[in-house]
Amino acid sequence: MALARCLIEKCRKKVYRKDLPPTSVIITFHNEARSTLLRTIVSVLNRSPEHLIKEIILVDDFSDHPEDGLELAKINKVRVIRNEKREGLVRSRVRGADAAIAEVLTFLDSHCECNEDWLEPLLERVAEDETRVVCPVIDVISMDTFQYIGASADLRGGFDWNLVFKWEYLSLEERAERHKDPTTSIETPMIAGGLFVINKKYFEKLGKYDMKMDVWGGENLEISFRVWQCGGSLEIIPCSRVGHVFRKRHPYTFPGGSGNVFAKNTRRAAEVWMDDYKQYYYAAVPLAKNIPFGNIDDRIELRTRLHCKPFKWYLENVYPQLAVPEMTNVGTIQQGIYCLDTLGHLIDGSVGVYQCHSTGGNQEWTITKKGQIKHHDLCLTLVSFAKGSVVMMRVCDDNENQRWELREGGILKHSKSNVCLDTRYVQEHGITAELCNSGLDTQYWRFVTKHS
Ligand code: UD2
Ligand code: MN
Repeated sequence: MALARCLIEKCRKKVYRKDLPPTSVIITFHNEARSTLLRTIVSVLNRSPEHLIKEIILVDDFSDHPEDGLELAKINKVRVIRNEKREGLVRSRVRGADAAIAEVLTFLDSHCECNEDWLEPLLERVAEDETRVVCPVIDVISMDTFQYIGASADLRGGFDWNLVFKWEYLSLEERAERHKDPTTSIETPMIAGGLFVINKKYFEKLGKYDMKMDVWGGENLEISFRVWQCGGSLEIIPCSRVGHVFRKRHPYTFPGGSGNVFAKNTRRAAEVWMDDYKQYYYAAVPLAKNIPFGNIDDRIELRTRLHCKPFKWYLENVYPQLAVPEMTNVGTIQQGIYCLDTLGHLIDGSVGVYQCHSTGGNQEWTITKKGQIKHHDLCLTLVSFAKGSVVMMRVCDDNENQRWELREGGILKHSKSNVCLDTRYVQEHGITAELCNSGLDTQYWRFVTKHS
């Protein structure tokens, strides 16, 4: 709390350049409540220096009541453009951007409240360097009471491999560092999507948005990858605050179904920008693989034309906090209709086979680069006895008795000795390791990965 107050005081003391460029504010909406729409517009006009607001462009995305927009067009500086059919927020925003006359674009959702001094800190960062794309701290307007509630300024935007946006706390070290000057900008791997300022020419040069994305979702992921990978940066500016009504569900229809549209848009972003790393998305959200995503040639061409960096660069330099799953393969190890199965046994237990059920669980195995055959933190371990070789699940370590090789002919051979995983004694002892013989059915395995 002390820090929050200190931040407010420091922000109040800031002096911004006199020659800031004016902006066109672009607000798209579909069936927004009149009250929240009005609140957004009024706060823009009341809380910004007059000369910095060139215009407010409202893009009515084919709302049921065209009068809502028309009423608002009576307000000074407000222009309304109405779509002939529902276009979704991406194509609507681009329509607004194309119509804008100012040098800088400011995008807002249709249910916001701009706070005092929200605009100058944003415009200054972009005026200094047009490759910066900047966002305010997004405060919360209560969905139930419409009260304005301050949010933490110690957050950045990120995602997991499911590619869903999430807020993330800055690390302790980063927060300690920020105590020196809490007003400095925060680089963010991903933007929430709705509230940002960008130079208009830069927006155009970077390829605006992917016009084949529908309704809602995924466009924030796409523009975030694109800005970073193509030479720009994304920042959150702690001295700029805008409230937003976060809602639990979409208050509008979702032609195509929300899950499908979200997966389609996200796939388009992943396919264009993520290189081979997209496999981790598909591993996290297997159903996405079945959703058609249309043609992406023009976006690939854009990426080539702008000489954008590989996703590996983005991960290493922009989002090192996102752990890359070990370069491994996850799947089932099959012998005919049977699958290698823990049978629910735990540490020091044997493993067996059970009819494949393709729901993962006890039949899910990872073969790591090192050659471990792994289930959670347990690895198939060769335990030698005088009479023969027993195989048990033990906690994975770096020992050689946990290394196996999937060889041609389908045998799973222990890397240092000539024994192979075998089912001949499975009834009595579970899987054992026997002298390798690639002609034997009891030693013939197929590794079926999730990606195959
Ligand atoms: C967040 C973003 C939102 C957008 C979205 C991902 C914030 C605060 N909000 O979700 O801007 O990036 O993630 O796509 O960062 N709209 C249309 N046509 C449509 C659907 C929506 O014009 O077909 C408008 C809608 O009225 C609103 C804006 O697009 O003004 C964003 O939609 P939202 O508020 O439902 O998205 P939100 O805040 O859940
Ligand atoms: Mn919103």
